[in-house]
Amino acid sequence: MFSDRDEFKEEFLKKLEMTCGKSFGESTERDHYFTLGNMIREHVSTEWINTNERYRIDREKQVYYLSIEFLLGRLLHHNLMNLGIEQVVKDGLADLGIDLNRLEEIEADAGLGNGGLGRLAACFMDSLASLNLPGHGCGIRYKHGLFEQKIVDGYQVELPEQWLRNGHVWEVRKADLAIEVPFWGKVETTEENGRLVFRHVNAETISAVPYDMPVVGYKTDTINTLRLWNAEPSPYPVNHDILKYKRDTESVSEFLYPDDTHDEGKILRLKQQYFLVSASIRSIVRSYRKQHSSLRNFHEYVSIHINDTHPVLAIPELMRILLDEEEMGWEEAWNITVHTIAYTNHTTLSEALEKWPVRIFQPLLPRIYMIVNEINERFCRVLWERYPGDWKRIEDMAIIAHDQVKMAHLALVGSLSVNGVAALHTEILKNREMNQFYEIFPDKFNNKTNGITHRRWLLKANPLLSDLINESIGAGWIREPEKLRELADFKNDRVFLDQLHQIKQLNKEKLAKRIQEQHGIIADTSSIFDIQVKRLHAYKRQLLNILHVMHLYNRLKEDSNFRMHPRTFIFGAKASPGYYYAKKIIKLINTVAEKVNYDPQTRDVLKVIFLENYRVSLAEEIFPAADISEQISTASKEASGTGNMKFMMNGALTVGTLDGANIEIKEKAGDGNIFIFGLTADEVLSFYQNGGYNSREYYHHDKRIRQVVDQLVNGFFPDADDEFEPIFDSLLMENDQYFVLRDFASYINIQKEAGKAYEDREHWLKMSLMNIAGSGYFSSDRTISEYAREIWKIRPAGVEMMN
Ligand code: DL6
Repeated sequence: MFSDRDEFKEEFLKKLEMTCGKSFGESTERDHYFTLGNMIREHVSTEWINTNERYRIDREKQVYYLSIEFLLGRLLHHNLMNLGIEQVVKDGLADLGIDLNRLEEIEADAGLGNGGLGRLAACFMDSLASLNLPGHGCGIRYKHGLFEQKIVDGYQVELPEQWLRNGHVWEVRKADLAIEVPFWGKVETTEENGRLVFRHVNAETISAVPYDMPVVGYKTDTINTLRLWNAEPSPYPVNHDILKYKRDTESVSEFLYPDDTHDEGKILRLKQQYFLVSASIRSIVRSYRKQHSSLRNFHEYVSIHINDTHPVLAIPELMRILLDEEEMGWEEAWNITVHTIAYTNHTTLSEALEKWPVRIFQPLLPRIYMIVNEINERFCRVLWERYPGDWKRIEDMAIIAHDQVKMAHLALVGSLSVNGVAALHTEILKNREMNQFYEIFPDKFNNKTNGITHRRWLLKANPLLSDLINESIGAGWIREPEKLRELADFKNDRVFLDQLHQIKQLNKEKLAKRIQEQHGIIADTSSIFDIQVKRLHAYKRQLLNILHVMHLYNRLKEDSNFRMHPRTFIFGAKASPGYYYAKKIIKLINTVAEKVNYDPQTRDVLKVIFLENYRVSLAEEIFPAADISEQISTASKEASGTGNMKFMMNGALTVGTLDGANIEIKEKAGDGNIFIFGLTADEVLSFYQNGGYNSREYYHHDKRIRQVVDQLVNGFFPDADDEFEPIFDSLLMENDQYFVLRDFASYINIQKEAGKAYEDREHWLKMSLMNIAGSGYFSSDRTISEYAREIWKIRPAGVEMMN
């Protein structure tokens, strides 16, 4: 690449003239950004081609990670860092009077995901390449990523996101590799040479055009591929209303998550899923065929991972290819399919478990439906033999029942491996939610606790802390994150702890500056930065957090002797556009903020800030600045969480329930270095089994609870009218299904304890250090190594690593 800054500058200036057609003097920052991006992408092209060539020649087993979401964020800095040229580029640009940080700000976040599931997929891409593993992503190139959130008068307003408005420098369109994906039409069945032949006729086809992005591993030659499919009109349309056809076609890759409360939205969502799956599997098969004469050993060379059930049609699609195109018999095709596909479950929430009405599925995907039906019938026969006469069980486990196709059941039956994303979650799947399947397929189930790429979430997001770590234990942790453990040796080193403190302060100042610029609020950096950032969902209990803030406000107003360490409560959350209740919580947070931030009696000790438009690039500024990480979901509900890991890695202390990966965070940080409260998962689940608990009892018996709950509706917020009645009702009339009031007292106590602990600075810093030291386990390098070894059976390719 560029050996020094002069070489870089020369090339940059040449490239600038060629791409922008402007002299340096005329060029803008945007021109600089695009010039740099294009230059980097072109530079990696050779290694990208070499990586693919190496995979082809070595015939190494490949894994393809199919995901309906990839929440990538920005790529410029990350790529420069992974290529090891960050400093040369920074210096070279500085010579030209250009600030690299400003160029980075120009890049739009690629926000092609809702939250944890999509960000996990992005972290996995980084780890696969950095570990030299032959693994690639397949997704959809949505024109609009997750909506842009504005807060107007305390309410969430959604605007279409426009990441492609100025083009995307990292992608390469490969129109010659487009694949035609068929929908609708019908299947004609004939008998030819003694075998049944199925032909999908009169289909409406959509062209899936691949846009490839290089996935650059950390200081290695490996460059994998993330292939995102764009939906375009087919060159062979059968529909005569061309304009309507064009509109319908393009809508398939227009929005990340179409509103699927109506049939039209459901059809679009199912279309997206098959579009992703069919294009991906057929392109995988196409490249496989270049090296192998038949698909008989496909599963020995290819592993296909489905990220949740959204891509589960990979199972019938692969079956279709093997049956209809390869002319295999059912048994052989099934054996190959099951040995190729692996499935990760990311939730036990019943509303998130996908089911499609047969009336939609069958006409849209007629051949795929026939295959799913056959899989179901064969599976039910197996069940019948095993549980003769147990109709109820068979009905519960069937893939198609009550005119619905249950996608999770299809995934459980048609894949080699089924994993949960944290130890507790996997146990809940095995012993409760999927227990009937666990009984017949015990060997399929396994746990793969989630991880995050420490290169983005520590090395890049927190350069000050990374430098301190490098100076203390060397840079080995970047490749072997478990080495962060060695930091524990510094826990009695006053100088080190002091540096840790100063770094946190600087990071808090940076965030405070942004808060002041964007929200006009001054955040006191000597206050505790207590942060909850994640999707807004009732089970994540942002409500518990804000009710606690109201409680503190009440204490401050009523008791002049009440003392607390000043706190800044920071929230960031997007609510799904149709999720009425979640939007009410956003309004409540902003209403509380209005009240406490401007009350002269409280504003110096209590601040509430709702950060607009939470996204990856903003998250990178938030995690390093946190003192307290709020991980307060109702136990048993959060499958894993990954924000909890990002906070921990940046030295924040968790206030949390024993839910998801919090349990493992507690193990790794040490029991004394985390603040745990609330019901356990077993307690929650047994309450559910026995019809819940009586929230009114808690309301009546605890006046702190009564006060905050009443304040939702009694005029405490003068302009609110009946705004918060739905929240009041959920707590008292609908019996508080997420146990907010049940855990309230315990939450108040642990928060008090955390506040007190913060005042012993040295001890707090030790606890913070033990969190950083224990966080190496949560690197996605560890997670991906486990997937590679235990599920995919893939090996790192032997390549040169740079220093
Ligand atoms: O596994 C990634 C992430 C977990 O960390 C979260 O706990 C979990 O809520 C999330 N699940 C989803 C489920 N969506 N669907 N379907 O996003 O996955």
